[in-house]
Amino acid sequence: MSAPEINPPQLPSVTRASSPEEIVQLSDQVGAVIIRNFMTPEQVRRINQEVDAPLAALDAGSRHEHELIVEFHGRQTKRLTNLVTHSKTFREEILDDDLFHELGRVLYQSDAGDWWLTTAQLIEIGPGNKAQMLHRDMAQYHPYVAMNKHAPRAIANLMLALTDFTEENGATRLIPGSQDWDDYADVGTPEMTIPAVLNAGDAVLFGGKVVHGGGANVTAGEFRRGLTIPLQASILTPEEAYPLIVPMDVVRTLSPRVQKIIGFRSQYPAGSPGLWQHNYADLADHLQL
Ligand SMILES: O=C(O)CCC(=O)C(=O)O
Ligand SMILES: [Fe+2]
Repeated sequence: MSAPEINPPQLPSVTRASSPEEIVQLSDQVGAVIIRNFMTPEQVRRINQEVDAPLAALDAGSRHEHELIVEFHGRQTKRLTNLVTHSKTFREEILDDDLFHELGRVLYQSDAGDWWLTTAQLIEIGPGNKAQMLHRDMAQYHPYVAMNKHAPRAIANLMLALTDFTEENGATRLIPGSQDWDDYADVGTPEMTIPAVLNAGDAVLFGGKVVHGGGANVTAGEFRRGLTIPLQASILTPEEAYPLIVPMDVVRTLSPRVQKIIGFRSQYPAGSPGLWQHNYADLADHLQL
């Protein structure tokens, strides 16, 4: 007899007590792993409070010129970028979290050798928003798509829940195993996805090769708040140009490792004597950090 099917299938979950090696391995094998209680209730409360005002000032929907991206961003969805500037708790505690940095090390030490932050944005999916189109995050680094499952790691997403994520309010949906498909033009179907059901404070880590998308919010009045902080190889250009955005007086208050992942220090990918430098010396010298 075959093994009983787990219905509905669930993503594996770990706690902060697991080693970063174990967490990354599970994420790579299955496609995604839930890290329970990544943030404390107190951190969730403070971040929510710090983003309330900038979020209220933002309209739902996207102002992007391309219709496809407007659809991708979500018509009843708010995307608050530049969280590094907006939230002190986020930049001082989440971005400086030991496990977050350990995950970065384990994710990138064998390929690119060094990593930085793609973006730090809050994604609030509002009632009535339909499911986001299924996609692989690595697709924005186009040459990697042709290498499909054989591509080195370009990006991995850590999505943190600032509210509960339920199937009804738009929990991120993923297709476990899609990282191993041969044809990356194939993004599967919504029926193949399962939701990452999270409690506020939990996180889900999934690689850039995994097919996923934000879920539909079919509730009458619930807002799903997620905080996405993808980690990417620093040989690739991030989405947010932090050095042109984050004020220097904020940068000076940050730890060296946080300064580095937002581009205020130089990068040392495998095989390189240093990138993102000034006069062949670390940017930190030039900036007097
Ligand atoms: O909001 C979500 O759950 C997923 C968002 C996402 O995958 C993306 O914007 O790339
Ligand atoms: Fe995505």
